[in-house]
Amino acid sequence: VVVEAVELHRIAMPLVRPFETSFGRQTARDVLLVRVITDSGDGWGECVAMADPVYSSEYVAGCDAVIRDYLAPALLDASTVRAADVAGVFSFVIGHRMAKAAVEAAVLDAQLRAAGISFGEYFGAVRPEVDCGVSVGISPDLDQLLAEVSGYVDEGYRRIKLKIKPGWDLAPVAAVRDLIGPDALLQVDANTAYTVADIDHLRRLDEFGLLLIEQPFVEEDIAAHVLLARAIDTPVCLDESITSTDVAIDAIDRDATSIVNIKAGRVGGYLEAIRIHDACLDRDVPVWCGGMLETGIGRAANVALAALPGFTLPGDTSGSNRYFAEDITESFVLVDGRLAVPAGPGTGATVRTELVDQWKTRPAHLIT
Ligand code: OSB
Ligand code: MG
Repeated sequence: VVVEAVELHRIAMPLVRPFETSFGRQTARDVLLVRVITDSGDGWGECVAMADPVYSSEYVAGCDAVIRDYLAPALLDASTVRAADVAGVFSFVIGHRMAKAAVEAAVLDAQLRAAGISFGEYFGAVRPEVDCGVSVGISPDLDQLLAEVSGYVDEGYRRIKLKIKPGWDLAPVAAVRDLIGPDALLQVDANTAYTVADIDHLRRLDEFGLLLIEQPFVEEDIAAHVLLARAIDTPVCLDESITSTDVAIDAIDRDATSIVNIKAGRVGGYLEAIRIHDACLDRDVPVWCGGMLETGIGRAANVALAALPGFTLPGDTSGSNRYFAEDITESFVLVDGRLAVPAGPGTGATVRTELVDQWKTRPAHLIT
């Protein structure tokens, strides 16, 4: 396609309940959306960066700036691009993977809409729907946690993930295990809140039969995760650390991770996410699709990704109502603990532009 303009929208969407992790508490999703206007139609992409640089170094205002000042001009300079060319066009910019991923997704959406092909078909989806899990934030107390988890179990979620941090780990895990029973899938995510000094403490999680422990230590410290993996029976799964296919292969080779959380935004785009999936499949390493509180735009693409064969564990692909009272696309609704892979061209999701306009926190930027 030939990109004629790039439009950047920044909107705020209230969350149905605050979402607390070891890195902070959010009450609204501050989202950056990218619309590419091309000679063969429009495409939309969602940037997964958070409002503040507390999950990764990227954040919404930084992504906004790097797209406006570097990525969009580079794309407009390229005469004609396919999504597969976008990473090359952007390679002069170091890092900024979430910003790059959002623009690549928008180009892919435009390209596939024009061709009448869905993300699922293009990615190589092997199933019409995907198993869904839910990521449960840190609660003010155990009673509120159990009430929230019960609600999700009633809605049909096939796996529960608890956010943990020092001081909020063994007790909530024990209480939830007791509530959901020994066979229900349960895992935890520390978002880098621990250090190697906590290895003996983390070993106590082994008695709860967890599917995995996600990212206990800082992003750069692969060696610490190797030490933990040797010390505990619970499988270690990396999230923040996995920034590319090469990093994923290295972490697997070093036995730092035996399961991988794949997030397209964190690795620079859906095409790189597919390469990580392929590398993991080759090595018999199970993967699952992570989430970043996406709107329907990113969710549609995530669900398509999660339909690839190596995604054998339920992902953080929850229904729209777990996050928002109203989504900016049609809602994703769980049926029997699953979400359907959208079948329409591109992401298959239709952006409700009147809501994008209504929820904007600043005027749209148009880059031509
Ligand atoms: O670590 O997986 C994470 C949300 C924001 C940033 C990081 C993470 C998360 C989640 C929520 O766990 C997943 C979701 O439901 O989208
Ligand atoms: Mg995580």
